[in-house]
Amino acid sequence: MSISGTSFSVAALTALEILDSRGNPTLQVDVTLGSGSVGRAGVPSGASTGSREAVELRDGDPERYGGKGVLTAVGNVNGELRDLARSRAWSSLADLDQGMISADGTSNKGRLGANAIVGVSMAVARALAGSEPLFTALQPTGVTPRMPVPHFNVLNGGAHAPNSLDFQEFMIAPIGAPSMAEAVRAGAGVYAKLRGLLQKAGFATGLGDEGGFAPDITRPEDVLALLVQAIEAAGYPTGRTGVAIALDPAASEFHHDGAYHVAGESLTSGDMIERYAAMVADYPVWSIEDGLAEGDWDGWVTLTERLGDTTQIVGDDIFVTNPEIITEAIGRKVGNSALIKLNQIGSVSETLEAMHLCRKAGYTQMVSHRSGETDDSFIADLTVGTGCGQLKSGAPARGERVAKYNRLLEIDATTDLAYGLT
Ligand code: 2PG
Ligand code: MG
Repeated sequence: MSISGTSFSVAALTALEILDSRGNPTLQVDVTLGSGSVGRAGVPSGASTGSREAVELRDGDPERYGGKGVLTAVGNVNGELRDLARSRAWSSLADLDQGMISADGTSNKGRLGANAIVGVSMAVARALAGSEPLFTALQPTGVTPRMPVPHFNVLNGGAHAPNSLDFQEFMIAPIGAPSMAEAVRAGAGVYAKLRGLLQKAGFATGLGDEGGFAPDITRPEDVLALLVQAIEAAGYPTGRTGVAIALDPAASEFHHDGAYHVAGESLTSGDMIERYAAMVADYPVWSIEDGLAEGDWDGWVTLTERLGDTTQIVGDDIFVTNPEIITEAIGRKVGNSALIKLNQIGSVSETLEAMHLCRKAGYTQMVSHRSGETDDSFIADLTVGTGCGQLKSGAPARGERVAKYNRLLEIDATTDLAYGLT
């Protein structure tokens, strides 16, 4: 059943404090609808967060998990949100989401916690899907579901790894693969070749938070050269007809004192844009996410003018999946694509609204995991159902990352949906 089609009631709602992939507490939420249908959700958590993200409520008690406990958010689900959810029938998931937002009463879900609210919203979406696949329940009217190009984050830096690399994510994207299954095989193949190349060059092959290697390489261009070697060694053409590269420098993290600090150099916004222009010219980079800091809107306009015709310019920390901010960005021609994270905005229906706005404006969308994850594969279904054509879920390694790719394989095996970018 669609999340927007039918009214429902909530019979039971509970949350539990569990661990995420970094060993930090997060919420698991379970719901039973009046119909008897059940749903469960695991709530993700970021490390490089945008300042305007919805608020992740943490206990702040230094005696428990260094202040990162989520018992307050769990208590909010088991108390106020449960009472609210059971208080009346709901006409759609959006109706319940709006009810939770009103009950919270803040503009950023800071009182009850976005981690509590998004957990309830995701669990209810699953329960509403019932025995149907989740992606069909999430499918907006008029949208054709699609198998997305997976973006495998094979080399980690920034806030996700203890190395000297300033850029956070180097992803490989098998855009030219003939099918979902072949795309996953390409990701695993390039990842394996990259491990060999790093070992041969004497680098450690320990992993960062998203399962990518975290070698002590400093210059981003050196990583790009290695990735090209790994793609070729795995037997694929580089670029959009084979395996392309996508970057998430997460530039807010290395922007301070009015400059971008990359590999020991101090760069202006203009310098940074020219650096990207050179990378796009020299390497098969097809997409750049958060190339500039979240506050550098003028720089973003220039970056989009300079590279937007040839390159996907994705806003993550700057847009935070927020329909209002995305509307402003579209008006000012900031970027041409949005990263989509459920917990940045804090409910399923607002996430779908953000994606709807992007579709209307011709902005592409890439659905994303967080660096702290659980084995919940919700985002795989969200990506397929919305037909947006792109998902990033880390390396083709580590259980919480491959849970999403494996779910894509499962959907692919049971449908005949088209694969690739929109
Ligand atoms: C990002 C994300 C996910 P985090 O910046 O895109 O890769 O990282 O969850 O730490 O914000
Ligand atoms: Mg990002």
